Amino acid sequence: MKNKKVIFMVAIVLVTLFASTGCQPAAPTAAPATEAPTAAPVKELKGLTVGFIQTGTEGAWRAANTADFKETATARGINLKFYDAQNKLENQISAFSGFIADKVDVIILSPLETKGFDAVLQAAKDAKIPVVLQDRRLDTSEDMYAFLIGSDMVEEGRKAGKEMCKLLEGSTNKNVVEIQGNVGSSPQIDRGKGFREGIADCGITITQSQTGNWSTTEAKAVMEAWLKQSTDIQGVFAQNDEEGLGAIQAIEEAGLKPGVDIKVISVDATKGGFQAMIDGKLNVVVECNPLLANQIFDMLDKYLKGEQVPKYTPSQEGVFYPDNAAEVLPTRKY
Ligand code: GZL
Repeated sequence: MKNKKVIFMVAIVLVTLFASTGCQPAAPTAAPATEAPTAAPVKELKGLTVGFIQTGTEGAWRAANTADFKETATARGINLKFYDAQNKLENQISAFSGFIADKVDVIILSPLETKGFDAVLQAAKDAKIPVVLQDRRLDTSEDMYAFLIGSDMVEEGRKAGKEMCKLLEGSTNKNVVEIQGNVGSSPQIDRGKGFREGIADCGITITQSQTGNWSTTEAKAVMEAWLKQSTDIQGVFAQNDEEGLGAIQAIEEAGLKPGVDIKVISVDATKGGFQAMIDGKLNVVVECNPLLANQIFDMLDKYLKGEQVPKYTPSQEGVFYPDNAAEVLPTRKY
């Protein structure tokens, strides 16, 4: 009897104690109603599935860009589903639809051309799959993609134009030919625009302009045809190193000295470009940085956590010359 009384008194004390402190004994089966519902876990990069749509394998720059994304994705635990479009726009479009159907977490694209992606961008938006642009831009509204990191290619063209002005200063004739990248791509459009801005005040005339599709072989054929028409050419602006090397081959086979009789400027700053400068055949290389993966994944991490990120971040890059090319070449990663 006495024990029952004691237990009753203890129970009274406990109930009074809990009631006064507002501290309800946690119901063993569920969290107390007062706690806020936990937010859905943010997608950490580790284990993230990224659909990566590459242009193709057109040259050293692209190879370095691809390797950088594959190696960095592995190092950061990202499941990178890599697609090589073999430089065909229709392949990029179908890969885009495929990744949406696969319900990847994110799509990263280097667009072959600035137009043609509206339908798949809308489909990705409807499916709530963020799209990230790397390297090249698209002609589309900013709400159709998360962010872009890549070179300011108009500025790359301006740099090349200003360097060509310096190279041809004092030359009687200032006829320059331009070998462009794949037509409709942002590097082709923007480097061409910037080059024309860069030469605007120095008396240079662009006498020929044609695509070499980023290819040494195609660029060589284009330059050969031009040289057959006229050797009154003082400069070549090649929109990438591979095209510059093709022009150099054509100039040599025409019995002229590239870098001397005809000045040559190209863009990318790959090892091939540096070697051509060391050989005295290429006069200037404007750098275009392909090593974008960590920068892209860092920004993607912030974006997925709901942080504000800039819509466009230009790559940091410089201009290189023959005088220290031999010293710099060993330090180049691509
Ligand atoms: C530039 C990149 C271009 C390179 C070419 O950012 O898109 O594509 O300059 C490559 O070498 O083919």
